Amino acid sequence: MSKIAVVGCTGAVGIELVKCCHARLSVFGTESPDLYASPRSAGKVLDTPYGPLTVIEFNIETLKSKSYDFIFLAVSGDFSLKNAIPLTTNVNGTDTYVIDNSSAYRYHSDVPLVVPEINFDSIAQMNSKLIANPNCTTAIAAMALYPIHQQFKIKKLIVSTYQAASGAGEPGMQELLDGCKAHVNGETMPENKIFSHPLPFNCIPMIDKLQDNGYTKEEMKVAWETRKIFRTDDIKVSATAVRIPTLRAHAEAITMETEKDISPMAVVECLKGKPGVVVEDDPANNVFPVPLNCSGRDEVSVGRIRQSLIFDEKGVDLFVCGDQLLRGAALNAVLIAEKLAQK
Ligand code: 11C
Repeated sequence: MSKIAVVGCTGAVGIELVKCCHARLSVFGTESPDLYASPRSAGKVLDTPYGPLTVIEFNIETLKSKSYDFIFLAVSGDFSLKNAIPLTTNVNGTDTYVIDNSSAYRYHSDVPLVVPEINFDSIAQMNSKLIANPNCTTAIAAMALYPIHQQFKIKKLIVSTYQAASGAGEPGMQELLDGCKAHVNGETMPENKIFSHPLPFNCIPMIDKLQDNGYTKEEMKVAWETRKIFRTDDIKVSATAVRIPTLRAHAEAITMETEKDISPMAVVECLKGKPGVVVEDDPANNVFPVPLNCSGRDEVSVGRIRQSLIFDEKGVDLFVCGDQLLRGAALNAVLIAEKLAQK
């Protein structure tokens, strides 16, 4: 039985966190998590798989008095910077695992950045109660790339992303839906407030803040986080991150150069049976990963696996797709807690 709190429970990730916990009653027990949010949402009753649950106003002292086993943070980076570390200790002297979905602590050398199928052991190695959950684009790609890296040693990655509106949370999804509905009804699309351009029928090659090197922070996250999760500085990564008008699954076209010889067949063999990954690769019959098929699904799908025309036998191209709110956020966080609970 685990005592769990979800902070930021009314957002798209918060809602999925509650669902993912409920899907693991045998691990965490049947007691419902406590749901926290800002004063604006406090008192609201959420319909959850546990039944109706009332949102509690976040107050750090309240949480520190409850000695939770796990606190999931689905909040802004600024909120995490202020609260994540204090939440790891309780008034009675016990510790709590805090799993933070923001980017606030991902690049701190003493905070593990974890995809549980890849580097769960870094939590014990770093002896940290605060655990950072990766960026969705990185986590989805990493599921497919890590087994390949272990066998063939990846040297270079060129990543082009096709990112869903859910990356901008519930307001992003709503802005996409409202724009599409207006267009279908022959009305003027509402003004875009979440995205820098209207998203319906468009694609926007700019996600997160522009960095001094001309790449966006989203693009740099793929480089920084892949290297930290794979525990290597030797992989060069160049990414282009693009928002497209899909709802909740991110897709990524990936070109890689490897140190060892690699082939599409060898990649299929390598990924066979790997937890959290499925190969869907029969392009002649239109079988390949697409965002609609990957939405609401735990596994990351990999397909369109081809021998590289640039790196020849030292490279492949592939297409990967995964649910942004699940592997890209809530599911990854809950799987970390599941493994900790099972220890
Ligand atoms: C997006 N990847 O699609 C972003 C959302 O670093 O956790 C997640 C941002 C992050 O807009």
